[in-house]
Amino acid sequence: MQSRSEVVTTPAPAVSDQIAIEKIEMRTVRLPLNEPFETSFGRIDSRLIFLISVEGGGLTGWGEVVASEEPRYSYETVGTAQHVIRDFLAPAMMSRPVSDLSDLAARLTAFRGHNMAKAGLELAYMDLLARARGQSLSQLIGGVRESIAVGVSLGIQPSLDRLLERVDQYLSFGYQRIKLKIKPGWDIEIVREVRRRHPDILLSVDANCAYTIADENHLRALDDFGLLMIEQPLDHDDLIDHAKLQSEMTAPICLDESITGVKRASQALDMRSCRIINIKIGRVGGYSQALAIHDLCYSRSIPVWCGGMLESGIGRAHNIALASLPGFSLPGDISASSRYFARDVIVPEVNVAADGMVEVPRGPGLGFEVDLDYINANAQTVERFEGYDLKK
Ligand code: OSB
Ligand code: MG
Repeated sequence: MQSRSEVVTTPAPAVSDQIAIEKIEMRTVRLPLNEPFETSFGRIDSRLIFLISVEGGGLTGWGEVVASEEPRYSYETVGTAQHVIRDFLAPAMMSRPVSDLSDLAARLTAFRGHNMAKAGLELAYMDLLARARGQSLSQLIGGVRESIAVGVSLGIQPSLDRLLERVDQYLSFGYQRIKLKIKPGWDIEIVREVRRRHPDILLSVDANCAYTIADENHLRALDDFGLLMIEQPLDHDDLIDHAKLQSEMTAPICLDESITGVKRASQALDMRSCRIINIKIGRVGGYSQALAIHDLCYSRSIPVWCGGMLESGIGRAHNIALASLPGFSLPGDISASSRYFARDVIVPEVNVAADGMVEVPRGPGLGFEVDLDYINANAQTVERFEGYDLKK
């Protein structure tokens, strides 16, 4: 990997990072959720997990494509990502040895969009590279934290009582910040009640694009509750109306869906569309863009935090590494595996300590063991690409 900006603390060892990728595999595994998860765009009760493994030099690296089954959070789906990886991205990755992250990113960027598909390959490559160097992922990218602070994202609940119960429960587990999913009809009143009961907690809301600028006055009522931030109130691709709304509100706006890469992040900051950015490696197309957004925000003193997509442990482990960078100054949406799944695909599973911290692993790569037997026993689909001629 080429040296990055001033935040890199670990000098690159004198080894070649060039890796010829000999094999790429795509697997899907359906993991039931412990309880349904509801946002302003719908409700799911299981997650079709999409895992990528890449092999080279006798080592394997793992990544996850965080796309959902339906194009609601973004236009990508598990199906579109399979197609784009199979027909375009995997051939580009295997066409010649990968010399470093920027080489891989440049090959993938030649294809428009499909950030989650691209990220799956970048993640797997970075795990492989870290293992080849004998480093943890956190070390590889210049992480500085031994443990990271985490919060929890609470979906829309069947009733206010149920929500209040959930808030109490997750606070008792130690989570340092509570994020409430909101939508019209499930917003001001529930936030008021949670705040009344917990005057001092870090509390935020996430609308997943459920409002328009015509709701400005309604949204301004949220300013009464001392929110840490209001995440993505308006359209998924909007910066202009968010800037207008931010100029009328005290609570910081945090953008999620709208930030699809470092260029958009830079424009959002220039336009004052937000004061906080949620970085999801999948949404922005992988480490190359996630690191660039981190560096940009760090240099401009804009807080960032790591968002989540109900990932399996593999995506979760990458999120932990990312959140160990110095600019991640707010708790991430990185819950314990058990918050979503009865059994995770990694060993050990991700745990949240009683003080709301998750340890950053020090072992090579992801720092967790991938439970391949469990994955294979439950795989719905497996596709394998081997050699430069990409036989299935
Ligand atoms: O907007 O942050 C979001 C889950 C799926 C899609 C979008 C979002 C979310 C979450 C859950 O809020 C975060 C997590 O715990 O993984
Ligand atoms: Mg969000």
